[in-house]
Amino acid sequence: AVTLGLTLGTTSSGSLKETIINRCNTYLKDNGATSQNDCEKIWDSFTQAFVGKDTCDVPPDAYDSLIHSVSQEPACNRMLFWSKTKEIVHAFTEKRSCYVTLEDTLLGFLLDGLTWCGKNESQEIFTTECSSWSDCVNNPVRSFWIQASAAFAASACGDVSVMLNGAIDMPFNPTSIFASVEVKNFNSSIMKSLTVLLVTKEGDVKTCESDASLKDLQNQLDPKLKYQCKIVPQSTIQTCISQPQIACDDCW
Ligand code: DVN
Repeated sequence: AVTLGLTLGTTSSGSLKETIINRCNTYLKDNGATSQNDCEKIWDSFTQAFVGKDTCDVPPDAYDSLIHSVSQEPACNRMLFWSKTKEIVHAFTEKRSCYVTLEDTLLGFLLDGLTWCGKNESQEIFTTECSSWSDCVNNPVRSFWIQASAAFAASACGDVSVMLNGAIDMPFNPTSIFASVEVKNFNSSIMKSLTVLLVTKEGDVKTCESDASLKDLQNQLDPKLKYQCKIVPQSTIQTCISQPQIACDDCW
């Protein structure tokens, strides 16, 4: 049943399939190492997570089979998490392979920016007028990002970084996916440290030490993990984005 007064849009499974298969082939061509992946199989696992289900009735674990169908070695020492810094983080990782976000892995790359849902007792796939992030908890898009984020965090190994926004009140916000899903899934037996990169603009007064939300982050980390925090001026990141010849180690 369609709740919340939503009307589902027109069927567009054809173009969604095309988009995802094209992204999959492009990714595999550009990142040779993951040749065990079969794009058609990945598409089938993706669809079985939500096809035939109400748009508010797709729990995170519906994506477990999709997640298992995608094979990728974790990028130890290069994994980069983020919260409220989406644009700048991806502008940076797009130019450089020294850091890898979830959206730079095959799974995240396939679905970044897309919307999809199904309908109870129907084989159709919709890409418009699906329930959105805030309409209901178990919506297909939100559930996917929760489960993909949990898996990405559980695989985080070695020295790990997170880019947080130093221009807002709570850089570490308990309702964010980073705080509510990713930090909880870190595994201290394979991870060594977490470095916060606190992105600040000129004139920001926030410091690593003064921010209360970062204290909460430290308190939530397993004490076996080393915690570090560095202020990174936004202008420095912009310079590194526009000048790829600058070594990553010199960006922060
Ligand atoms: O570490 C990253 C990455 O691994 C990812 O999977 O999760 C982490 C980022 O999630 P976050 O900590 O919740 O960070 P944000 O900036 O609060 O949210 C990231 C994105 O999730 C947003 O940009 C929203 O995507 P959109 O709409 O721009 O395509 C989406 N999002 C999160 N909370 C939302 C929401 N969209 C709508 N309503 C919300 N409450």
